[in-house]
Amino acid sequence: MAAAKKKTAPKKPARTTQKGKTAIITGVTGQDGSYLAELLLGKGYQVYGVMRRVSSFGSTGRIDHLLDNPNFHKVYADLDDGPSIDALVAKVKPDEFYNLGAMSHVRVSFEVPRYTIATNTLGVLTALEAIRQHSPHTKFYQASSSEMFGDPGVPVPFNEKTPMIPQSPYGVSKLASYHLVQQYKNGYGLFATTGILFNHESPRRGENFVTKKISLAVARIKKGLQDKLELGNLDAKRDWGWSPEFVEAIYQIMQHDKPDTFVVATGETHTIREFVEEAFKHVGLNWKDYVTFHEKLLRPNEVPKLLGDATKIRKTLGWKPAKKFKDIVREMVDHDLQNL
Ligand code: NAP
Ligand code: F7E
Repeated sequence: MAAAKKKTAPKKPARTTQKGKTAIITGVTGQDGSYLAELLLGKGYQVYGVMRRVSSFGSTGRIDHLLDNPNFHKVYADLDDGPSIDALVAKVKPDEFYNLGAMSHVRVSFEVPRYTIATNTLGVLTALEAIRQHSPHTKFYQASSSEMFGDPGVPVPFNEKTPMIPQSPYGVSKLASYHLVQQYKNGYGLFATTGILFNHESPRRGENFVTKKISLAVARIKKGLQDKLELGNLDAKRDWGWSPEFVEAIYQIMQHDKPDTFVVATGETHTIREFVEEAFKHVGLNWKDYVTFHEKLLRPNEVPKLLGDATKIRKTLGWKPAKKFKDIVREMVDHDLQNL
């Protein structure tokens, strides 16, 4: 008699999903942090979004749609409160730590220089030390800025090798943290990486940055809710990109096979005046009828012209921007017209 067929245990179903990576994002309530959280959640990450306790309504406006996502974990911590960052890193031991939190307003940094250095420089040191002590496998990304350049005597375009001579407490704070990143990479072998991002905008841009101030004012003027728009220096030139695209660059920098530094920019520069003109033209108005000048909006020091050379990231990681200047202006104005 043929031997009874041996019963075999049913095959386990093949795993269809990999265990998600974990990431901490500081600055998750900000423009870039909110887009980055969406990007990482879309890739299956467990995201720990660092938030500060604030008394006002609306500080989570950019991430309210993520708060119920089971993979999004809201955590209270503060770059100015070392123990909270230290404890968070020790507990989560994340695969990746994106440090986007900062006092990010250049003009305000002249009014609160010490606070700016505390958050933007000592905060970075706190995060790097926490990783070194508790979780040395964690990859670290630092949000560096084109404001680390800025000396009018240095010719544009700026790349990774351009001398950095910042013109504001904000620029100084970012340059100091840039050097800390190099120190922790070279001295301790951490995967500490950074992107030198030129200005990047979106409908989620903070309302006291010039692009959002303009798009919001144009929408309000068009709807009869405002008469005038007060601005400062219209001659400054900026290399404006699109935040969701720049956040994709941040992610790619973190996935590179070694920690490195990359300029992220569009390679085009425009004056503030051109932005204003395009925004008003888009709704059929002449900017000269509405824009007034106020010297309170000038800075003690200005970076007159920013233009980036993103050749390295294009050649190494294949990243390049798609959104053009006029589309950025128009999308921001259209968004504000629809959402007032
Ligand atoms: P943002 O919209 O101003 O967001 C800044 C974020 O940092 C907010 O979530 C803010 O929290 C948080 N934050 C401030 N102080 C903090 C502290 N002490 N501890 C923890 N979090 C703190 O800035 P962004 O435009 O998204 O820029 C993201 C990062 O890139 C910043 O580091 C900025 O300096 C840098 N960067 C930006 C640009 C640009 O053009 N956007 C270019 C180059 C570099 P609250 O919501 O509670 O205020
Ligand atoms: O100013 C001029 C102002 O404040 C742009 C941050 O994300 O990018 C940003 O810094 C220009 C300056 O951005 C007003 O003088 C004229 O020349 O929008 P902003 P920013 O200073 O370039 C860098 C890369 C960062 O890293 C920063 O975090 O616009 N300007 N009139 C004005 N600026 C403002 N804010 N308000 C005015 O009324």
